[in-house]
Amino acid sequence: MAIETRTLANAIRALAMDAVEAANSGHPGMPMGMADAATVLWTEYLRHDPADPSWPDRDRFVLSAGHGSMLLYALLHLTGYERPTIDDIKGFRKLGSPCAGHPENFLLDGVEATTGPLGQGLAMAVGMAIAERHLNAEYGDDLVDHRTWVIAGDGCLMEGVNHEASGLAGHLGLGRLNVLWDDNRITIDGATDLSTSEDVEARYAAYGWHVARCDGLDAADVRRAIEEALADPRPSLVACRTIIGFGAPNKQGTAATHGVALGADEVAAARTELGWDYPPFDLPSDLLATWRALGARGKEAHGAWNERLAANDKARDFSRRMAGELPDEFSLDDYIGGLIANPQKVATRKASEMALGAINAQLPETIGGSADLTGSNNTKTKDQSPLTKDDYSGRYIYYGIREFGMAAAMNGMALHGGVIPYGGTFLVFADYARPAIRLSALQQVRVVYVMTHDSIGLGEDGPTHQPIEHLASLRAMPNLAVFRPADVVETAECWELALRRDEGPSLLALTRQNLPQVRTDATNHCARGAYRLRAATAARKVVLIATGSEVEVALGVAEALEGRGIGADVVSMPCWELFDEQDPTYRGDILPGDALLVSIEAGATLGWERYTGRYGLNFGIDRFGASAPAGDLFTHFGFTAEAIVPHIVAALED
Ligand SMILES: Cc1ncc(C[n+]2csc(CCOP(=O)(O)OP(=O)(O)O)c2C)c(N)n1
Ligand SMILES: [Mg+2]
Repeated sequence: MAIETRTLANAIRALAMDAVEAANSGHPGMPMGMADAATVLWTEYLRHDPADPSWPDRDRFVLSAGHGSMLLYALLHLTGYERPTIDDIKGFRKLGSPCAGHPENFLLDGVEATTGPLGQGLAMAVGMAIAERHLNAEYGDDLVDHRTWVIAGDGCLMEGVNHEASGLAGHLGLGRLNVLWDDNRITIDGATDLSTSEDVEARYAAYGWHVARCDGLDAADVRRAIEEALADPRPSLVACRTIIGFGAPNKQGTAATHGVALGADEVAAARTELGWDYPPFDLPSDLLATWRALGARGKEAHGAWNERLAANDKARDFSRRMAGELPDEFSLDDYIGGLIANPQKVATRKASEMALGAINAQLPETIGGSADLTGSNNTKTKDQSPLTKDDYSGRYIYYGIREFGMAAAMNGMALHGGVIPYGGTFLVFADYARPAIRLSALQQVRVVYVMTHDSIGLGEDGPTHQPIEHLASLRAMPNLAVFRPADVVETAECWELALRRDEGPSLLALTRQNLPQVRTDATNHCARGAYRLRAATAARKVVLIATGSEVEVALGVAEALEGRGIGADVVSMPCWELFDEQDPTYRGDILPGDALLVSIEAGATLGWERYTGRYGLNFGIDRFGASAPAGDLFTHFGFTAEAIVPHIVAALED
C-alpha cells in the first residue's frame, strides 16, 4: 500500500478534530484513539459497497460507542458513500446536517443503527448476527454470508445490557460477530479504575467468546488480532489498547478529550504532532483517492453476489423479505371469519397465539421469542422450532431472562432485514426493555412486543406484577403504536395492523384472563384506533370509552344505564395512536361533544382527559394493585357496573 495506515487514519483524526471544533461540540477523543483500528477494519476487512449501502449481503458495522460519531461519518465519507459530503461534515451537529450528534440510521445510508445509548449498539449487533445466521440457514451461503462488526467502548461493556446481549451471543455461538473494544481505560469521569476493576476478558471468555488483545494503535497488531478473531468459530472480543485523543499532545490519554472541542491551540499542536499540514476539512487528493479505492474493494464481491442472486430460485422471496414487504396474499380474513362464525371466550394472550398460528403459517419471516415466559406470553406456535447454535433455521428464540437484551436484539434483527421479530414478556417488565423499545421507535423499525398480563386482571401475583402506569408511559413514547385489544377478533386485527406497520414498532397489551368475544363483524375496526362497538338505544347521554378487558365492563355499565333510560355508546379504543390519526369528522362522531365522556381502563388515568375532557369521568387505578384473585380485584378497584353507574348518574345530574 502506497500510503500507510497511520496516514489514512490521520484523515479520520483531522476530520474529527475539525468537525468538533467547527460545531464547538462533540467527541474527538474516541475517533482519534480508534482511527488506526477502524482504518484497518474498513480498508481491509469490512465487506461493503459504498455505491450500494443496502446490498443485502454486506457486512454490518455498528458503532456502539455512538458518541464517537465522527469516526463513522469520516469512514463513510472517505470510503466513498454519497453522503455525508464534506459539507455535511462541516455541518456536524447542526440542524439539517445528516451528521447528527450521534449516528441516526434514518439520516444516513451506511449507518446501520442509531447508537449513543451505550451498550445498545453491541446488543443490536447481536440481533443482526442472529438474523444473518438465520437467513443463511434458509437461503444458503450464496445469498447470505456476512459478518457483523462492532466498535464498542468501555461504557458499552459496562452497561447491564452488555451482559444480557453478550451472554446470548455466546450461547448462540455467533461466530460471525466481532467486537473491537476501544480499551482506552478512560470514560467521562476519568480513569476506568474509578469505577471498575472487573476482568472484562475473563468475563467474555466465561460467556463462551474468543478473546484477543492488540495494540490498537499498531495496524499490524490489529490485523493479527482480527485474523485471530476470523479464524475462531466463536464470537470475538478484540481488546484494542488505545489512547483516547491520540495525536493531541497535551490532552491525549485524558478524559479532557472525551467530549469537548480540543481548542484551536491543541488542534494546531495535534496537526504538528501528526504531521498533518492541511487546512481544516481539506483532504489531499492522493490520500482521498487511496481511501476511495479501498472503499471500492467490495465491488467485485457485490457483482458476484448479484449474479448468484439472479441465478437463485429463491431470489424473489429473498428480495421481498429484504424489502420488508409482506406477501400479497397475506390475509387473516379466513381466520377472523371463523371467529365470527364461531365466537370464542379466550384470554387475549391466547387469542394472540391463535392469530400467530395463522400468521406464522403465512409469513416465513416472523421470528418469535420470549424472555423466559413462553408459556405465559403464548408466543410460540406449534410449527416453530427453536433457533439454536446447532440449528439457526429455527423461528423461535429462547431469550432467557433478558428483556432488554431481547428487545435490543429484536431491533438488530429488524434493522438487518429479512425477518420480523416479535417477543414477549409481562407488560410490567416493559420497563426492563424500555430503552430498546425507545430505540425501536426512534429507528422506525418493525418490532412487535407481545406484553401479556396487562393489568390487575393477572390477579394473585400482586402489585409487583400488575402494570399501572405502563400503558400511559408507553403511549407517551413517539412512534410506538400501543394496542390493547378487547377480544379474540380485535387481537387478530391488531396483530395484522402491527405486521403492516413497517414504519415503527407495535406493542400488544394482552390479558391473562379470559374475555368474551364482543365483536360480531369482520371489518377491521381496530384500524381506526377506536370505534363504536355498541350504539345507544335510548337517547344518548353517555359515551363509555374502554380498552381491553374493560370493554366487557363498559358493556355492563351501558346495559345498566340503558335500564335506567340513559342511552350509552360503548367505544372500544384499542389504539390511541391510530385514533389520533383519523379525520376530525370521524373523531367527532365517535367522541361527540354533547355526551358525557367516560373512560374505563384498569391502569393510570393519566392522559385519558384528552378524550374525556374537563367534565368527563376517568375510571382507572392511580395506585399500586394488590394480590388477590382477578375477580376480587376488579370489584375492589371499582371496575363493575355497580360501582361505576352511580358516579355517571351523579355526573349527569350535576
Ligand atoms: C446509557 C448511557 N449512559 C450514559 C451516557 C453518557 N455517556 C456518553 S459517553 C460516556 C462515557 C463512555 O465511556 P467510553 O465508552 O469509555 O468512551 P470514551 O470516553 O473512551 O470515548 C457516557 C457516560 C450514554 N451515552 N448512554
Ligand atoms: Mg473509554
